[in-house]
Amino acid sequence: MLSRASEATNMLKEHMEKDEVIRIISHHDADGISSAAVIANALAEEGVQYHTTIIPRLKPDIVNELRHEKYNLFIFSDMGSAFIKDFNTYKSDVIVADHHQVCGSEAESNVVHLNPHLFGIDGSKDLSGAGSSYLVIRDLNKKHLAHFALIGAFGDMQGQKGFTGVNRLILDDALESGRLEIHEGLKIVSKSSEPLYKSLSYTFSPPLPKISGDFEGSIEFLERMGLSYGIKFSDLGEEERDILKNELIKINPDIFADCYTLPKEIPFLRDLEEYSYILDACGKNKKFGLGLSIALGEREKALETAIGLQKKYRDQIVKGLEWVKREGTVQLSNSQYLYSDDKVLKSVMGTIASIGLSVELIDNSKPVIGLSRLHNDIKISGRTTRSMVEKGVDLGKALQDSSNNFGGQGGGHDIAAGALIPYESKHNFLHLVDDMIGFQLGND
Ligand SMILES: [Mn+2]
Repeated sequence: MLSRASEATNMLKEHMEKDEVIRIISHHDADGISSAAVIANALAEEGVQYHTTIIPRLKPDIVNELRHEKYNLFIFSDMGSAFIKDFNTYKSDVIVADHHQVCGSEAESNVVHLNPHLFGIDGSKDLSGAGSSYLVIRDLNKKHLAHFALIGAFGDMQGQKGFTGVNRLILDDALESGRLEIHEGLKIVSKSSEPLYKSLSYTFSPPLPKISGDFEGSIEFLERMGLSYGIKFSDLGEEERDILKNELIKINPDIFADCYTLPKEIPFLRDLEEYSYILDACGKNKKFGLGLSIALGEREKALETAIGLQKKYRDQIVKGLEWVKREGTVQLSNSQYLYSDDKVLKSVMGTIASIGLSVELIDNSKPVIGLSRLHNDIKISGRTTRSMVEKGVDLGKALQDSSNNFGGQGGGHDIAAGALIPYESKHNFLHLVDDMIGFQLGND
């Protein structure tokens, strides 16, 4: 994989030397924004111009529009592996730095395809899109940008239990560069900006059942310990912090673990996981440029806006989880789904499907499919657990095959995947996915 990365670096260098403007296309989540940021930061440092676009998903019409743009090098990051066949017919050079599941097409000489799945490495846990992108610029002496690859990994739920695979090598780069430090601590969010009950309720990773996404549960928990819930964590005394730590460990031992911090960064962005949450909030609110500008170094106003979006987004997630708690999922034989026409719920459906599973609001013995209507289409987010994957579930494959069957498209990872299908096929689609999951589990 590293030698494929060198091919990509060499291709990039050729275009850098010709003083060209590099075209970057990336995905709109925290990983995609980190992917664009790691490349854009590297190019900016070298005085190379670039033009970046962040999009929710790569679709055939976008791929065909881009082909007519007058750039000599396109970089697709955290996306692109599904379109190698199309890139082969581009007149320009193309670098694809992705980590989603691949389909069979071989790359022609104008395309460098960098993806862990091509090398037997699991892209759902051992390398993110930002990691793949980092490998493209790593040999330009850019180890001081390695932390962006880890922010992307956190965004894609990798590294929460320690980094493995290629992520581990990237972690070593980040430590070696001196930018990153690791220390043990309580992994609760917004320790110095939110009241304690909110810090706990907004902590989704690691999950705290009956506290994560549950303000009342959080307040009850704190009152039981005799701690005042309105105080900030940073204002707690030593003794109170110890009480809290011990009680939280009883709920989830992962709550006291390695924290990855950028000591020179401002407090809001000091913790890599919290950094990824802020980028995620920008992406989910369709403020892709804002997220990217923060990752490119903008602070003050940009960050203030992003933190406002994050507050709103977190409250939407809490509202979504309350809805799941009240309504539950709709059960099929091998899967379960969530559907709502409510505007707020629609926007966080994928997120509440994942968090709902991890905080045990949703039964984790069946994959969960979140559906939200987008005009005449339905956006699908499928989530399951590592243990279901070990039993044979592959949501990327199930969503890809079943959406193709209805003229839609989909794919992703075995553990988390997405699709877009025509609205009218909703019912048949759900049953086809359910059958496919049954087949994967050998239940047919
Ligand atoms: Mn990704």
